[in-house]
Amino acid sequence: MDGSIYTEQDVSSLAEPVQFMVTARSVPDTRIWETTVKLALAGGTLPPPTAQIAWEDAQQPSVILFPAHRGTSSGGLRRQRRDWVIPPINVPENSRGPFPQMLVSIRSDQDREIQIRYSITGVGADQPPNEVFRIDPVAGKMFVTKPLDREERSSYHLRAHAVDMNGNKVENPIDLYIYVIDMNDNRPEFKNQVYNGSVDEGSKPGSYVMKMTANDADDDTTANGMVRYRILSQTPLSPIPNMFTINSETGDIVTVAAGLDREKVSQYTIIVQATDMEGNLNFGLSNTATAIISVTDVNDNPREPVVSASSLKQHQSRGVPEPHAAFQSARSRREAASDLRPSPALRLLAPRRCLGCLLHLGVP
Ligand SMILES: [Ca+2]
Ligand SMILES: [Ca+2]
Ligand SMILES: [Ca+2]
Ligand SMILES: [Ca+2]
Repeated sequence: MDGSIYTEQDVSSLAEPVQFMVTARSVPDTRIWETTVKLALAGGTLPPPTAQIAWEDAQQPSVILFPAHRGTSSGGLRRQRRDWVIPPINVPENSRGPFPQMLVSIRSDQDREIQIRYSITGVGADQPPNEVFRIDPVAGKMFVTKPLDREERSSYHLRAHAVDMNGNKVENPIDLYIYVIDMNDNRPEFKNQVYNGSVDEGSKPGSYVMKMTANDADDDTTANGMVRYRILSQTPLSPIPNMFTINSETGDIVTVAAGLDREKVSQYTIIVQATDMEGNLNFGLSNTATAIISVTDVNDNPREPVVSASSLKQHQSRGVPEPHAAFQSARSRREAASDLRPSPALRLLAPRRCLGCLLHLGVP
């Protein structure tokens, strides 16, 4: 009912494109639209962009008629047919011409009795950008005069008029909708060439690290604008070559393995590739960007300071709110430990973390 086409059997062994005709009949009258569809396997040996396949053999409505008139033959009220549907005119972007390129003929069936002059109005005709579309006033043939860019303007709404030789209206104007068919002429673009992220050492597999996304200016309701992500490389490759993974659709980077150790590798460099055509590497367009992932320090190399739970209690009863004194004197005894010296901001947090360990372990 909605015009979707499905395969009935497995097409994975389809060696050559198949071609068939699709016919649409309108219910209230007998008008017919026909178009030829050519289907080829994506990723086959010669994979041109799908939109192009559809276009090359597609037949436009060749003639658009002004609605027929109903009414009394004695010249009474003319009424437009209520269910008159003007088929949209589809024009692929980046056409190579030659220009002017004919799109469709506009016709009034009164042209058998009187001479008619046709014209079009609207943005793209008599309003800027002027003369993208033109009509031959006598023959009613409508042309596009130059290549269109869907990313600049994806549709045009024109009105077609028919007047007699004295300029009197012979038809009510009709609306013409011109849709610019998307071609995959834009690569996914990362906003930055380098992105910075960080992750705590010792993080569990599945820990969120950062997000990298690229924008594709093409139609994101088609494969042309559907971007997928993958990691091309990781440096260094230790402790294993795939420490991270990227969600192919969202661009979220997460850890996949345990073993992040700042004392061994403090920074990873990852190259991420974004590919349109839903990530099809055969005919998608790609771009890359770099992620620099800093492994942040966690105090995982403490030389256990000799502080017992009872001595902590003593500190607290003396009115010391946190065990700073006990911790810091212990800390100065272990300058040689390989963890980073805490920054002033970290100093406030570190005793708490350590306090937790001490109480748990019950040292000594
Ligand atoms: Ca374009
Ligand atoms: Ca495009
Ligand atoms: Ca694209
Ligand atoms: Ca550490």
